[in-house]
Amino acid sequence: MKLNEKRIEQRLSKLSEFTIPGSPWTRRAFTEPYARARDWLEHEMTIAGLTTRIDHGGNLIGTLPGTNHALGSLASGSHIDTVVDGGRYDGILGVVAALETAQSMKENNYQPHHNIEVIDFLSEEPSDYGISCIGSRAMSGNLSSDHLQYTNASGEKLHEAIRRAGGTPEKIQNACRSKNELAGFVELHIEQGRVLESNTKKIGVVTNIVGIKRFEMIITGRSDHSGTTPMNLRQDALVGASKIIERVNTQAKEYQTTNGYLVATIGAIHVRPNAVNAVPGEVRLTLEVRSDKQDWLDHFPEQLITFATKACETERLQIKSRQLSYMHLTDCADLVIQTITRSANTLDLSSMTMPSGAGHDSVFMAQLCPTGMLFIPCLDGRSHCPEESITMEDAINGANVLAQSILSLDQRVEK
Ligand code: HGY
Ligand code: MN
Ligand code: MN
Repeated sequence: MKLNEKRIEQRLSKLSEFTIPGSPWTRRAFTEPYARARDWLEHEMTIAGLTTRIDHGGNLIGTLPGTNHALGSLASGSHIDTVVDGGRYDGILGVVAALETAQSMKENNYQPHHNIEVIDFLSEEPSDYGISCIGSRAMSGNLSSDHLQYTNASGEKLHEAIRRAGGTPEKIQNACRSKNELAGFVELHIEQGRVLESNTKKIGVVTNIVGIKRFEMIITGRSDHSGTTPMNLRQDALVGASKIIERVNTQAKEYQTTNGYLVATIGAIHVRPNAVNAVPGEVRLTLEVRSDKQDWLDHFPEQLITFATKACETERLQIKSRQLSYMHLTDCADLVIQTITRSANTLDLSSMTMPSGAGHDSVFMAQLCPTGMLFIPCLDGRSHCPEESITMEDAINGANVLAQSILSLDQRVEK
């Protein structure tokens, strides 16, 4: 099936324009640039001939009807929100390619057996409310009433934000798709790493997606005047935090072995009062642990929090830790893995199987139906930064393999 390559390129370029000026590329969920981007995307879905809706969880869904609704939908998509100062392709490639697949089916008079759903998931990136994958959690029954009470820095609750995005939080329990509604989900994404580039492969066929645990750690000492407080009388929260940050790095390196993957990051830190002439009284850290081994994912945080508690005692500090979120270790479906591999072979594109170190909405979709992902290379592996870059040739390759995979899954019913 011939895709409109120019249209893919134009839509990628147009979507990336929705950003906070002067901070490219920043399109945080629930913000004004995000809302404008969604309005534009919904319009593009409409002119592509899809019927559009926003579900209870705030996901934007475009549907191309199939001949046999009883088969359930084949869905594809990703997200259009970004991290702060993020890249141009993380997420939007999967949404644009899914839309192109559905639109090209229509334009080539291909009548699918399954309904084809193009999904822009609400807020895949860790949101200002403390959790990621808000829309796909809702769609898979993983967004709890507690989650809806999470607040952002200005005190808005998540359920209010979901309503602003067009969802109906009071019906969130109905957002969960039943098992027979979906026949399969396939997500195209940029790799966000260097494996494909270093192996000179064109397509990554994802076998599994790491588990991710995120924690907030609040270290409390005593704010004091930096000029009049002798060193031995201080309760400096940042000194305790620095010991913890160093330990995260050291401990994670101890896990680097050939038979497992673990990474741990302190990605965000907030110091109070954060003044040049005050001893820090409070530090908030976020700890993120990712691994493809469940026991490591469980054990690493326990080990680190034990160390942190002792380190804070030594510095006469208090520490409170709480788990913010958890994304399960996820295996992709063999059916989808084989379909993507066959599609790449059919299109004469080199491919390799690989795990995903990044989290994705596919983690939650895998709880609903046979799910798989495919990657294209990122230049120098850069992502979550303005340097994120891909070639249009790779983008088109990915879109073609995605389209071919969805066609193959749709035609399985004929066999
Ligand atoms: O953080 C992640 O792994 C994804 O890029 N949101
Ligand atoms: Mn991302
Ligand atoms: Mn992403």
